[in-house]
Amino acid sequence: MEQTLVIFKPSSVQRGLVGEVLARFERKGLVIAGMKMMQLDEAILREHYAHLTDRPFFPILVESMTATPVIVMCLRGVQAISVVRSLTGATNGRQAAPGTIRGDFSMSNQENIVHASASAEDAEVELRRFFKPGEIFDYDLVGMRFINEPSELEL
Ligand code: IDP
Ligand code: MG
Repeated sequence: MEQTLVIFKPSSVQRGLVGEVLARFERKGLVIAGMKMMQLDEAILREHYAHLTDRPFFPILVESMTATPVIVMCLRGVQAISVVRSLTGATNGRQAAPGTIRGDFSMSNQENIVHASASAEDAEVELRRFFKPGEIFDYDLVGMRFINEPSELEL
């Protein structure tokens, strides 16, 4: 099964949307494998958003992501990385499809509620960046049999 990183950005913490957004992930059938609050700083954001450090909006991105603590989460499930990305929607909330988290809760390119890992490679590196060994838990949900038919667990 895959594991992916989600960050509840300051926009979700400040707007009181953490519970509602987390409920979407839970109802989908994703397992919360790790979860904690953190204050991010420029150094970790320079690593996390290395592909964007040269962009003109990078200082705004740092300001926005350090404005208040965030909640980082590891979600686990069959093909969890692509499932979480599709629940999250397109980057710009004004263009994200209705029904997605950004499409339903965001009017912004920047204040777009959550981060979600984009690929298997990113997920692995990002989970190591934000979680220490022992902070991600391997356990089963009692109702797992009814989240995935057992043959799907090998996907
Ligand atoms: P993603 O979050 O959908 O994966 P990325 O292109 O990886 O999008 O960008 C990371 C974050 O940087 C976005 O979620 C958003 O907060 C911010 N960002 C990306 N492009 C822009 C932009 O053009 N203006 C302002 N902020 C941006
Ligand atoms: Mg990205």
